[in-house]
Amino acid sequence: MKKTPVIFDHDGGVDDLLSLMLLLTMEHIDLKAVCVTPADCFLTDATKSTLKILDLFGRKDVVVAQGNLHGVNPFHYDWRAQPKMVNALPTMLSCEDDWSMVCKQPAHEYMQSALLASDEPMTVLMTGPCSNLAKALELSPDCLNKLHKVIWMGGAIDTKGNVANYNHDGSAEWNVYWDAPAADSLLKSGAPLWFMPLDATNCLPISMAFLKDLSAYRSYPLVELAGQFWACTVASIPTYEFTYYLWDVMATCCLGLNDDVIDWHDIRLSVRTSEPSEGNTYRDDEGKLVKVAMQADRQAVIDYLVRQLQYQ
Ligand code: AGV
Ligand code: CA
Repeated sequence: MKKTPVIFDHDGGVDDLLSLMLLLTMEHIDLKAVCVTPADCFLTDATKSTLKILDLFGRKDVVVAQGNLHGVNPFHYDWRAQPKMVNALPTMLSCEDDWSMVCKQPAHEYMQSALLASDEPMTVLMTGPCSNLAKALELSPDCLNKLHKVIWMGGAIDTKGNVANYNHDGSAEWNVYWDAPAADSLLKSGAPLWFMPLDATNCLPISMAFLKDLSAYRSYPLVELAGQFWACTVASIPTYEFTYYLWDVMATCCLGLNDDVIDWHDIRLSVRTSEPSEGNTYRDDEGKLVKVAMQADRQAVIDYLVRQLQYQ
């Protein structure tokens, strides 16, 4: 079976780390590298979590690259501390973090050279801000020819955003808001973008009912571990917003789901880069034509996820 080559760029949130786990269960995916963006995390903790999850799957062949680009609007510090909790879980404590797997290049430079050197187009999955890919394309527009598909958890099109901050009208999703100029640049680059925005992810909140259903499969080690990861989010969400969603996990599921599970629309999109709507992704006749997930078959996503987590 020909595997799909993937570069995964995440930003260390609990669902980013779950996405890494999920990717590693997918037999048709050839995970080449993991880039860590210092957005919704502290870089060292999130890199440590990444190395430990790779160790859990016995994967020494995956390159890990740390990002050094910083967005405009920092994430809340209590959200950024989540990998600290994850790294304190027994399974994670028993895994090794082999720092020799971390390359010397910063993530955007690694991405740029890996894409240029690849003899086939690659899929880039992003579950944090898009700063690394945007910069790689700015430095080497030729990278565009090496992109098969760019799947990005980001944006809020016909629904409200999840940013609650001073000088903001609430219309943006955080991954776009962190570095809206990068999102603008990425859109304008003409990259083959497949957005997984809040419009689609809103159907999958992490509720206690969801966690309870999942617990029926806890004899599978990855189900137990995933449940522990999600439990780490319960107390850490401040009053701005109470619910954690299957945001990044849903974007990652796109790589394995049948085409009919997600309702993809062709939409012309642009990004606002100034307040009070900084990071707002909106329909614009002048914008770039991209694919946008507007809805999903909720149960089909959950079934797929639960099936993959039974991997051992
Ligand atoms: O906007 C969703 C993105 C996803 O990539 N992240 C979390 C996911 O990893 C930012 C975010 C929005 N609300 C949050 C977030 C919350 N309540 N806690 C932590 N992160
Ligand atoms: Ca994320």
